[in-house]
Amino acid sequence: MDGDFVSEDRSLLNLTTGHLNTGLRGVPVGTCRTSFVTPEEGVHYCGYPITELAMLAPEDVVYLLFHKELPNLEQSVEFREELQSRGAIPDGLEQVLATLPREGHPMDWLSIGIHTLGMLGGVDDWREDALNLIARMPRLLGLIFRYREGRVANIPSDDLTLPLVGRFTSTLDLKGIDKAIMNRVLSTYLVLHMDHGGGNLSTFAGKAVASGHATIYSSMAGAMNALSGPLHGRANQSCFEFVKRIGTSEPAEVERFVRGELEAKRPIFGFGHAVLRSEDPRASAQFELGQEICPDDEYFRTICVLREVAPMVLAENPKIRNTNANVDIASGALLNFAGLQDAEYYTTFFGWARVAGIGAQIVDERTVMRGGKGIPIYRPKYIAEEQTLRHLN
Ligand code: NMX
Ligand code: MLT
Repeated sequence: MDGDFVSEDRSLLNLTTGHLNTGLRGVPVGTCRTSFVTPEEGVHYCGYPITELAMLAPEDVVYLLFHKELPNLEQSVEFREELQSRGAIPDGLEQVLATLPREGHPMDWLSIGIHTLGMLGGVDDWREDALNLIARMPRLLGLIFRYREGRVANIPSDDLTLPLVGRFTSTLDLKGIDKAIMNRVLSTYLVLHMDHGGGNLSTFAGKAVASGHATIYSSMAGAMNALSGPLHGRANQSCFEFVKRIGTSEPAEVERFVRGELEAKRPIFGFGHAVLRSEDPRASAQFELGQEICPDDEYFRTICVLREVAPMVLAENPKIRNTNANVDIASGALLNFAGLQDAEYYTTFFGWARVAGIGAQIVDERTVMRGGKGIPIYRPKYIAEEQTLRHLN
């Protein structure tokens, strides 16, 4: 977008009453410097189509979101060292995690964990706090797994020299898995999920909280709460749970299952999108990875059949604007194959990734936009409904 676009006053939308109570669908509210989403080609980070970035290291993509350019080799090395220097978790986090209810959802643990990092180590500087949080996420996530699963003995110390993903897998320290596969699946997962334009629910929620000058940590905890809903980030958990319930990759059985879910008025998780109008390239990239690493895995075969069958069935309902697979269709099968078998944790990986995009967008909104003054406090207008003026007397 050129600089003149926002400086010139121009009409963007003819707003009508038809736009009310539609969840702001398609209503332009601001500009975004990290990514944009087109209905047919999906998300682009700082101009690059996501499929061209999928195989890059997460650290380099975080750099891109913050600097708007990919790093050269020297910048890449320096940025890894910077993250390393920011990565140490402040004392006190583990004591808090030890008190949390084990039956609580991991997304609630994540939100509390992020709040706790803020209470223990926040420095009240948008950029510093955003980068510190990104650098501390792998250890936080690993500790959430360890404490919630009750595996608190012999947790390896945090090896800050490892890449972000390696720090998580080394904290998790699962036996009998292929760590190279797990690292690869998680690295790709992180890159694909880091950002998705300015208006997805969790990013919007995080930026709204930050607009009142709450800290990055509070804003991010709010964003994680938004992400935890099954229509948003938690669709990845729900999708893998129903793939397990299908229990077969036989096409007729899969179709029967999809129809049964719709008859029971349950959504077909992993399909549909508010903006996209073709298959999400993030889903296509994960299918490609699956074809390479686990083509014969039964869950992977099931989602391959679902990818064909569900759009056909959903297309029978003209109300559904996008019947294609979205980002959440394939991640569960890949994470499961890599050895991460408890679907309840899947949305925490989404959250881990999104901290980068939301963090970069908050830094932009608070310190760059409007000539560095920042976006004012969010305050959209709601129109009174079923309220007439009345008085007590
Ligand atoms: N299964 C069943 N019904 C659907 C689906 C689906 N996959 N997708 C859309 N619909 C329904 C939707 O509920 C709405 O019904 P109603 O008019 O009765 O309220 C109607 O079709 C029109 O919806 P759309 O305008 O096509 O989609 P909308 O923008 O409202 O919602 C989603 C987008 C993503 C919330 C919706 O497609 C959905 O619920 N999908 C399943 C859950 C899912 O996979 N979510 C993850 C999205 C990605 N993410 O990470 O956030
Ligand atoms: C996302 O990645 O946040 C989802 O695809 C939802 C969205 O963009 O609205």
